[in-house]
Amino acid sequence: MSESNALQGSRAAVQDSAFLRACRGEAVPHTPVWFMRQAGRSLPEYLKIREGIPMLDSCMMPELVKEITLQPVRRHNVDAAIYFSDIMVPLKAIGVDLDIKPGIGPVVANPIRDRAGLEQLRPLEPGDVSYVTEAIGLLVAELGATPLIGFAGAPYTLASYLVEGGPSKNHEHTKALMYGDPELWQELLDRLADITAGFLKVQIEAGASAVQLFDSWVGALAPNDYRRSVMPASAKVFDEVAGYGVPRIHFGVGTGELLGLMGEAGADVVGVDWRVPLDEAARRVGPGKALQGNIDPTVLFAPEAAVRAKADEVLDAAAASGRGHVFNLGHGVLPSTDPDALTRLVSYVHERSAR
Ligand code: 1CP
Repeated sequence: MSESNALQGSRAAVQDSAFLRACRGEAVPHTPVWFMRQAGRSLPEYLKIREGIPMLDSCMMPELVKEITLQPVRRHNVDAAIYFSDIMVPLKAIGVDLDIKPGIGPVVANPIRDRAGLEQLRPLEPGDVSYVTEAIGLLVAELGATPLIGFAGAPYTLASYLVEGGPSKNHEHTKALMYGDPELWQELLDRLADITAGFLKVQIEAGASAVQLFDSWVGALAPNDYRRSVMPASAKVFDEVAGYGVPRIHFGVGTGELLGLMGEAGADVVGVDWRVPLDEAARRVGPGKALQGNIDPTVLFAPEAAVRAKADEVLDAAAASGRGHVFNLGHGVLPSTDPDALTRLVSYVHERSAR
């Protein structure tokens, strides 16, 4: 086979993969599994390869990104890879002064709290993140039939870091801006929606075959506030990438009361944390959408029998939901998780769900 035929062959195999079939709500040979934060974090080979390289620098090194993205695929036999990066990368790429500090997370030098602060946010051009295009090209060539998930931070979650200046428990400055200056807030979220959509487009055009929008902290909002002040920006992101036909996954934590609206914002797959069983989630999410989740990440610290019992519960609830199901945790892998517990869980879900 010529190289282009080989590439075309793997593209067809990717489209027929259990992961993409589940996202589209089609029949699957087994329930596909991947883990949020599967790359990085708990793997010793990750810690070794990252030694001495700051997080944001590592995201700009295509060969390194390729290797880190592939590590969990090789080790765990997961059904999809997630591109190794961070939600802050596109903001760094347009020149926002920020860093990702070990043990803390993203820290922003000049938090955005007034109109002048908005000037830090210009649109993202593909050339700003050419290392992403390069890394995804390398990855797609090596992944063969395994799909690659691209991702970005949703406008609310990005705004929470930009307005607070770093990780925050209560989001007090963010909410003060949202309630106190709706006009400035809308402009902030609108600019972030454009940057996020631009970042997802770069990833899809480079070869990502699904995308996940991480609105990790949106569960801090009541439904009315979400609908009025956040949903239009997230919907804009989904709308901007709808034309590519790749599944769009929408995920947040503590979003039991928001699941319907998060589906309505334009997702094809709604990610659910561990607080809502998937059959109940299906009732809350509109029809025709697949579900992703939702084992509690801390369950992996319990003995194997307990992990299996929880996996059974999730698989049974998913079967009862009648929707496409992508098995995942309800949030990211915790850094001190035993990697072997993850490998065992993948193989258990594959065996139990084989049809
Ligand atoms: O040096 C390090 O290893 C720092 C730890 C780390 C890693 C491995 C950070 C800092 N980011 C990442 C990579 C990362 N971030 C990925 C890689 C791909 C994968 O999932 O395997 C992804 C998808 C993210 C996305 C991300 N970053 C989110 C959304 C996902 C989620 O878990 O909710 C969020 C909220 C961030 C911000 C962030 N970056 C890093 C940290 C520690 C945090 C969270 C800080 C906080 O509590 O607010």
